[in-house]
Amino acid sequence: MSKVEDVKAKVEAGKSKLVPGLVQEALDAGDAPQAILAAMIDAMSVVGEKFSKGEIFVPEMLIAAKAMAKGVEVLKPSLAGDGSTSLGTCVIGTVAGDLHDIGKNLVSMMIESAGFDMVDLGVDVPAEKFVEAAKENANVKLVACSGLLTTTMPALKEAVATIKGSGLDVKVIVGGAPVTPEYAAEIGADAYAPDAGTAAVKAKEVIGA
Ligand code: B12
Repeated sequence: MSKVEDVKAKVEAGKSKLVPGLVQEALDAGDAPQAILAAMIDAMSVVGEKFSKGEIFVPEMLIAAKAMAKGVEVLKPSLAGDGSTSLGTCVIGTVAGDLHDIGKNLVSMMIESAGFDMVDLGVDVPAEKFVEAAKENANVKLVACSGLLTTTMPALKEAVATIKGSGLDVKVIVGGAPVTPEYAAEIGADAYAPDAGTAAVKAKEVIGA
C-alpha cells in the first residue's frame, strides 16, 4: 500500500492518532500535498456512502472527520501560501442548522492563501451573524457561505438574501456538496465554486482583483 493509500485507509477508519504521522511520512516521501488531500476527501466520500447504506453511523462519521482534520493540520503549510498580500477581508461560515466544517475550513485556508484576511464564524451561523461580522470587521469584501445538507439549502438562500438585503457592498460566494451553479445563481449569490482550490480563484475574480 502506498503512503497516500494508507492515509486514505486510516482516515476512513478514523485513526486520528495515526493520520498526522502518515501525512507527514507521505510528504517526506515526496507525495504531492494535493494528492494527499484528494485521498482524504475520497475517504470522506466512502464514509458518506457507508453512512447512506446504514453500514456506519454518526459517531463513525465524526471520528473519520476528526482524523481528516488532524491530517489537514499537517498539510496546511504545504497547501496554503504565505498570505502576505491583503486583498481585503473574507467572512466565512457554515449556515444555520449545519455542523459540517471540513470543507469550509479547507475553503477558508485556500481563500486565505489567495491573499484575504479571514474571519471564520464557525458552524451553525444564522444569516444575521454574517451581516454583523461584515459590518464589524474592517475592509470586508467577500462573504463565503457553506452548506452541506439538502435541508440547510434554504438557510443558504436566507443567508444570501440577508447579506444582499443589508445594503453592504460585499460579494457573496457559496458552495458545499449539494450546491450547484444553478442554485447559486437562483439564490442570488455572486459566485460559486465546487471545491476549495476553485473557491480561491473565484474569490479573487468576484472582487475584481
Ligand atoms: C463528516 C460528515 C459529518 C460529520 C461532520 C463533522 C465536521 N466537523 O464537519 C458529522 C458526524 C457531524 C455529520 C453529521 C451529519 N451528517 Co454528515 N457527513 C459527513 C461526510 C461523511 C463528510 C463531509 C466532509 O467533510 N467531506 C469532505 C469535504 C472536504 O468536502 P465538502 O464538505 O463537500 O467540501 C468541499 C466542497 O463541497 C466545497 N465547499 C464546501 N463548503 C464551501 C463553501 C464555499 C463558499 C465554496 C465556494 C465551496 C465549498 O469545497 C470543499 C473542499 O473542496 C458527508 C459525506 C460526503 N460525501 O460529503 C456526510 C453528509 C454530508 N452528512 C449527511 C447527513 C445526513 C448528516 C446528519 C443529518 C446525520 C444525522 N442523522 O444526524 C448530520 C447533520 C448534522 C448537522 N446538523 O449538520 C449526508 C447529507 C445528505 C443530504 N443530502 O443532505 C451526507 C452526504 C452523508 C450521506 N451520504 O448521507 N456529518
